[in-house]
Amino acid sequence: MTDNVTQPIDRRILAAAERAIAREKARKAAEAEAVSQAAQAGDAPASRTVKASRSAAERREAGRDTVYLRDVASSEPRKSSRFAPSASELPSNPHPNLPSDVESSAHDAAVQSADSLHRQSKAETQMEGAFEDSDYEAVRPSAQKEAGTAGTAFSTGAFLDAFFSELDRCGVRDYVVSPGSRSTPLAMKAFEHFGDVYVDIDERGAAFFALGLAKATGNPVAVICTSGTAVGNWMPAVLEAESSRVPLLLLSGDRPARLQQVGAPQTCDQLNIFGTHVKKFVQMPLPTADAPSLAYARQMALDACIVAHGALPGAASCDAGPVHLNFPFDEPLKPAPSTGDTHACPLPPTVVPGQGIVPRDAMGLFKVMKGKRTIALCGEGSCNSEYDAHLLLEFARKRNVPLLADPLSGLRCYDDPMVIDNYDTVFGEEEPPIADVVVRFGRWPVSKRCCQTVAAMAPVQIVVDMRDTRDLATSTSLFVRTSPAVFAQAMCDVHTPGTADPACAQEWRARNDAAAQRIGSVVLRPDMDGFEGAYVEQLVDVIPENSLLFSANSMSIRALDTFYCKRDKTFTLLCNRGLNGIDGTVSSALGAAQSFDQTTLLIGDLAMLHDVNALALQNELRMREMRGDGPMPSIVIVVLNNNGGGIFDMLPQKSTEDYFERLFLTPQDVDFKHMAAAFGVGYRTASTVHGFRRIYSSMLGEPGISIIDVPVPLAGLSERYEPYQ
Ligand SMILES: Cc1ncc(C[n+]2csc(CCOP(=O)(O)OP(=O)(O)O)c2C)c(N)n1
Ligand SMILES: [Mg+2]
Repeated sequence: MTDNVTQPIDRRILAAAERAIAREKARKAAEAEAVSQAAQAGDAPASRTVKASRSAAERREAGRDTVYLRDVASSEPRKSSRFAPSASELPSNPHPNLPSDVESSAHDAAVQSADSLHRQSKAETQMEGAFEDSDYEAVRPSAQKEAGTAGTAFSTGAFLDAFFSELDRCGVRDYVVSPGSRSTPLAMKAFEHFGDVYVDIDERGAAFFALGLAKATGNPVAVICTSGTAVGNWMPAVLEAESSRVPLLLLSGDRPARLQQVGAPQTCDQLNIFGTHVKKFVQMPLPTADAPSLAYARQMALDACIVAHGALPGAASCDAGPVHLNFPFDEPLKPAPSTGDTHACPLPPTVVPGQGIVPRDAMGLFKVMKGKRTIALCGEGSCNSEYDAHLLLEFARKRNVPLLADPLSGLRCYDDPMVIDNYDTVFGEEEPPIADVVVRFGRWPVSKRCCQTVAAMAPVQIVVDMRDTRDLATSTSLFVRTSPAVFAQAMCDVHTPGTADPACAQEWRARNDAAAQRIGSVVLRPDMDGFEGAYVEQLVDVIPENSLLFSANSMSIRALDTFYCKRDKTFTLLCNRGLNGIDGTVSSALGAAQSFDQTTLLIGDLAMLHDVNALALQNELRMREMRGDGPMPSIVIVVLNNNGGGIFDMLPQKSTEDYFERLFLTPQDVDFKHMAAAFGVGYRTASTVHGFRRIYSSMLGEPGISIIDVPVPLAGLSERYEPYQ
């Protein structure tokens, strides 16, 4: 790793670390002040008088700065409690009647004899069978309950205090909780430590919501749910997070080992349930409160964050992914509140660096493209920041390499001649420009035609990626394991004059400009009110600067690929492109929306129906605002409603035969107006492009969710796209 390559990133880390240390010092000073005031006033102990010292907004702000650089000054966790006990509830000795190595009566019984183990296990199984995942605790014999509660509740509480305070130090600020009983300790501790958790009753949607949150912030986000099918419902979002490299922490509740495989309710084998789709799985032990166990809980939280993040904070797409931690819990499930002392064990500084390029290798790479017809394919993940984008643009200008910019590359926010936004259209021309060398950044572009044409040209391919080649045709000539920004800077810094063949860049620029003229004229067509392309062109024109545009898969992202032309206008465009799913889109968009004042979701009717219960999150957002957990963002959902799967009109399955509508188009004839009313969200229809522009503009800034229903014909989609391709 060379200094010149990593220096700006290091500066960012250090600046963030310095801010974190300063904040922590200020917090400690405030805490000390509160303690001395409380002592003077003869008040209760400090751990209970000092309330959560930061507001939700402050916590979010703090999260942005967090780095995996351990700050010794912050080795004590925040003391905050939503359900703090009274002084009498907190004995100084947590196990007054038990030797220190004994945790609960249930465990006592378990080690006494095989016979008693069998009896107890059977009794518990029967009880749990009778009361499912609900109010089991209330029906336990009171003597047993009394004996077991103090020890286990204390152990569970202390163990999770260590775990969650470590997550806090690692910068995990967002928690998405789905209700359930076995996950009670996790949910209550997340709430106690962080307060402003999100609650989503649908685990499938909750995981997608978390995915959206993590996509927007680049920080790991935790999801919490109970055992059984609840965990299974995380799978689609886990797959997407794996493919899109999004840092998710999956924290599931489970029953202890003795209740596995014996018919206990809501119990299945959750070990490695996500198989190879998570970067790491940890089966956590039953909580105990001895020092080594607390250190272990901390270490697992730290390791989970490092593995899930896989890269520097804010660089989510480099090497991030989902991590699953399965927590078995014994009764009683309600954990003891934090005493404020979580036995923080100092751990060494941890920095996860990106990989650089040594100057000799950079020189060799540059020689491959020098004087050659070279282009760069820039897919999703090419830029994680404006800083990255500027490095790529500098590389393009300095070395004469046109950047073929996918809508998700982040490069279409720059009206720069080297940004080639209409490459899909150009590749559709009779003789597209050839390339000798192709540099590939990020995911393959949305444009299938681009991928096919590049493959047919059989160029030298330089693949730049932090993890793998993503090469489906063994055509990678050189694999450079680094981020696009580091690569771009290395190519700029090579001490050799010269560029790639300038004729190639010139040809791409000219052809791109000609295509832009054609595409820009879409709104002037007489039949534009029936063409989704015209609505999308207008949407991009009027969308507010610095807002979020979340796109669904299918025709929504394709329409953006064609009709979102580059301009000097900064807004974020996200899409769950990992597996092209039409599921979980509304949830993901709502999750990502939490980081923006204004969000627009562009979505097809079937994708909307797939995740319709996410509209219930309108109430959750309202509730959060009322609790002071954060203002309600404005979210406008634009439904391109062609009453079916319009994309199939573009595919070889297309037919006039009966099977086509029955198996592929699948019109559902749903009235979105009634659907919106059922969830209490705003609704308008726009059947002309001018009307759409007006209605959309009027909905901007409206708190909560509003829907614009845009009816467009299902048939003839490919014919409508024809003039632009
Ligand atoms: C979870 C999931 N199920 C099925 C598919 C296959 N699929 C791809 S696009 C599509 C139709 C989408 O229709 P709509 O959301 O209305 O978008 P349109 O093509 O009409 O723009 C289907 C079923 C998928 N990608 N993901
Ligand atoms: Mg549709």
